Amino acid sequence: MSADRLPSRTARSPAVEAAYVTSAELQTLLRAGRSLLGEIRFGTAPRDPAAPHPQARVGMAQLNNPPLIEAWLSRQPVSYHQAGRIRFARSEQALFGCIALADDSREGGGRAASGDCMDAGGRATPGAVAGTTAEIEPAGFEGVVRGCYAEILPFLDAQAYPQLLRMWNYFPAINAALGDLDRYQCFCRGRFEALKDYYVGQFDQRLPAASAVGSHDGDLVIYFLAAKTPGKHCENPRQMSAYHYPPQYGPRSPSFARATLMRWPENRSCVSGTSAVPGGRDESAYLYISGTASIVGHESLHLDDPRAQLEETLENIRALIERVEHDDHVVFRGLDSLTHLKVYIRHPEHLRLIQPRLDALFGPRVVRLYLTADICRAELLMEIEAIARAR
Ligand code: 3EB
Repeated sequence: MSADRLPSRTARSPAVEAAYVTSAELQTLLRAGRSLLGEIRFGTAPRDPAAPHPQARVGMAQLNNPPLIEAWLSRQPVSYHQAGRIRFARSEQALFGCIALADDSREGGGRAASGDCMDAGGRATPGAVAGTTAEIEPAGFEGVVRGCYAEILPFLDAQAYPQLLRMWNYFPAINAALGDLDRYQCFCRGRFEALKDYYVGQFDQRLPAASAVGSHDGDLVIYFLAAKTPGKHCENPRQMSAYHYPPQYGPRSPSFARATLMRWPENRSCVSGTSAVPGGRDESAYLYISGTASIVGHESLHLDDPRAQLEETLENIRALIERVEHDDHVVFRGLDSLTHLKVYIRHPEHLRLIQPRLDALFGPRVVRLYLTADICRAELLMEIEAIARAR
């Protein structure tokens, strides 16, 4: 039952691998010699405060069984560190880092730091979410996000892993109104300001793949994967680049690429029990696909129709992979190249529409993690992020 979720036992040993696995499967992988870069648990799974590695809990209930951990693994030795608020792990090839800020630290941060969220004409705000997070004033949240990014970017340069490949951003009440904006738009402005300040003159070219999704409770969690050598950031022919969205979606556009293509060098010599494939290649290419929703151009399509949103989302992912195959001469096999899917579903009752379709489309080799989450635009009912592996 579990074998399908475990990375395949081949001589091709990429430097970095994602695994969506049970706690027992993770122990098996670690006993087999993998190193843990970092670990994300979902829902109410407790965090182990004594663990040496980067870890976070994201307040999104998992909708399918068994409960899975998002683990990032290396076949090379890994060391654990902390710098400021960033907990991180380093291997020779990769750096995985995480910031998790509790509610109380959010309230403290940036009260007077960065203006407010009231000065730009945003779209109509969706229904506010009641609760403690709504009491945090706009400047506070925007300033905290800006502060996190302003800490991460110079940190990566200082560590000599300056190339961001993939970012994840999770926080509660993403659709809640804050003045004329909502929390997602405030998040976008804080992120934009920090990235613009740091990536002077190369903003568009350096934005990595990302997800920004609403949790139901818990911390602001930002985690990321970075490398010494750059990935190639990619755009989707069916979608306007998010960093060019018109202002109706917020005063500052979402700063991310649709996907990042990474060619990890393969590491054959230190794998015990396997040998190199004669004539095999010396790199393995992965496409880290950003959160993808039913957006064509810049517009949300199929309001109130979760099945149609799913189909549009799949078409977006298919077109993105095809574009990368064509432009970068990497052989994927369309949707068949997907290995991991994280499916965010706003209304848990839509699982019964979405899961059978994905079951029919994908065999057991594609690991699916379904999470209850709020999508950044109130009208979006689902979003999918994915990893594809080249042949
Ligand atoms: C979209 O295409 C949907 O703000 O980092 C997807 C992935 C989305 C990442 C982000 C937002 C982000 O605009 C939303």
